[in-house]
Amino acid sequence: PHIDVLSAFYTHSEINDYLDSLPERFPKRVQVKQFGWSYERRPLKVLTITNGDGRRNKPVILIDGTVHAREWISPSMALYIIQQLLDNYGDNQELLQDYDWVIMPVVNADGYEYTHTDSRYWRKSRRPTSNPDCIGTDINRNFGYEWGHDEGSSSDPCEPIYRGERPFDQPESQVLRDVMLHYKGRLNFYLSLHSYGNYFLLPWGYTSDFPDTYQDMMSVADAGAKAIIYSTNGIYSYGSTYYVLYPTSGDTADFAFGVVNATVAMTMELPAAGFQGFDPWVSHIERLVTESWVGVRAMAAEVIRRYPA
Ligand code: 0X9
Ligand code: ZN
Repeated sequence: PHIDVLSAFYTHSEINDYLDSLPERFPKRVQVKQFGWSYERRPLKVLTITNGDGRRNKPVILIDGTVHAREWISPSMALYIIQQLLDNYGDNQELLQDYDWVIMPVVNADGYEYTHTDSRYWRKSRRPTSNPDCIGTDINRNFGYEWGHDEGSSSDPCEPIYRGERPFDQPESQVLRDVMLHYKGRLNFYLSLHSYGNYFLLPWGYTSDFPDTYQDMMSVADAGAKAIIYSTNGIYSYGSTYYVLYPTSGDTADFAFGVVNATVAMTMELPAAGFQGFDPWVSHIERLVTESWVGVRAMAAEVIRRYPA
């Protein structure tokens, strides 16, 4: 199945069908792996993209989308990145020369499906909680590094930032954790796609302290922000999550940096389209993803330049 990323939003099963179709078209360059299932038993798939030269264990750029169900531009962005690396390979070869890309467009598959069928602004997973009136855990508060602080997450199942009963008690968090750990030791860039707000958010989320390599990560964010402002006048704010946005504990980027030792770990809050934050009009997809690709591309190039294989 062909997917025209720029002219529609797609469901989880459409996205999976598309991923499954790619190995036939790019037999030497892509691999689809299923790392597990969602709570409602949807298959959670990850795409690995290489340049097909057969070299193994290159450093990895890992990108995920749709940790939060309603942030629909994030799976679109993940698909757009896939198409840039595959269908527009000529322009992007150097990004795959010494690095492999691993892309998981939909982490929160159940929540994402629910935003298509029932409730457009659903954020969390769909697993019931101890409170029969409230469903779902925030996957971005459920990760096992500095999990459980009341600053930046909540123990109340009815809150949008509910962290779960225990770290990784959500199957979707377990799957993303396993994907990260699979690439431990060669994870040079972890990028989590969210929306909205035009932010590059760096560790830490859980504390006001800065990691030792904060300035190195800031240089990468700087490359992205400059590329975007030069190309489209888009303006990004960047810095530690704690200061630039708000405290978060148990999020994916802190885990990627603190436990998986990702060289650069970042949450990218993609742009809104005017007042359309979580649900941009279809007519705006093209502008949002092309602008964002300028930034992602520049940051990947900067990571590759700073941390050669
Ligand atoms: O609150 C969140 O989970 C993220 N914002 S959102 O509006 N997409 O819900 C921000 C998380 C940022 N965390 C780190 N970069 N550590
Ligand atoms: Zn989000």
